[in-house]
Amino acid sequence: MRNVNAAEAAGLLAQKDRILILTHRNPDGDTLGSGFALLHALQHLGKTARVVCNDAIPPKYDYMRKGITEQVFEASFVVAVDIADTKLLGAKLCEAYGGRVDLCIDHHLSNTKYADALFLEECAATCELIYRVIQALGVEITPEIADCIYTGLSTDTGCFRYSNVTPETLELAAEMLRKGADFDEINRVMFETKTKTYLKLEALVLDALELQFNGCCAMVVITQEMFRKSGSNESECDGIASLPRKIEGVEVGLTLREREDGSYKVSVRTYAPYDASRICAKLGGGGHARAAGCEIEAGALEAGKNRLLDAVRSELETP
Ligand SMILES: [Mn+2]
Repeated sequence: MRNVNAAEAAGLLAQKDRILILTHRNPDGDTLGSGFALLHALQHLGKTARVVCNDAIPPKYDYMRKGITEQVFEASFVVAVDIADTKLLGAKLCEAYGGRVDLCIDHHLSNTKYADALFLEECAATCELIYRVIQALGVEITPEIADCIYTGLSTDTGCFRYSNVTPETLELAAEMLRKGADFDEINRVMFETKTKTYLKLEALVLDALELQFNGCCAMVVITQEMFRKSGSNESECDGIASLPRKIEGVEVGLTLREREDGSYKVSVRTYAPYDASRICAKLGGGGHARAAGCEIEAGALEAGKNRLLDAVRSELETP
């Protein structure tokens, strides 16, 4: 593994063709915005390229494909965007490409350095780094690219409300507005619109919410049965991890989502000075200071919950 900067990452891409862009499982606005922004830029340069994801891409992101040519090919260069660990590729993609990622562009300090070349910097969204790579490639920012980059910036910052926002994030968002990003429509789709099935799920989840440590920690468990009852699914749950932390007095919010195989995806959200990545590291996960994740194996919910709550307790005691 070697570290590269934006110009070196662009140099690698410029030399290659048949470029496969990997996004993470349960795709969000940043991994998809990064992937499709880069895809637009590479196709603009006349290259054969494609974005792939282990899971179905929710239809609300369809606008990112505007002007994209669907291309099928044998990959000769593999790029991962916004992916800290090959496990996050999902089973199928991890098996196919986990051992052969040529370039990774990512903003997670917990990155496991699995790629040959790594462009890593801590910032609000991987899209900030993608913008710099596209600039280094000499491709003009079209309204379509601006839409993709704006999406990553806004979704990874809760619409510019979280502590990860920097002056650079806001300056880049402003630049994307100048380049024609359809920001009000993107904000409506990403932050205002909830499906009826999601709202039903949210009601079930809130009903089962547990408070711990004198109300400093709130935990919700989302089961497959709740998905069945509400008609909702994982792809609608982007915003749900921020739900427990909205309660007054809560410093640490925990969201446990049961997968079809019975394992749980754990999302941890904190307020300063509590460190979500330190909590998750104790369960083999990682992420950022205010937002991190880890896993609980199938059949180990109670033991996993206890380990998680132990990790939260020690973080609350000695932040
Ligand atoms: Mn991200």
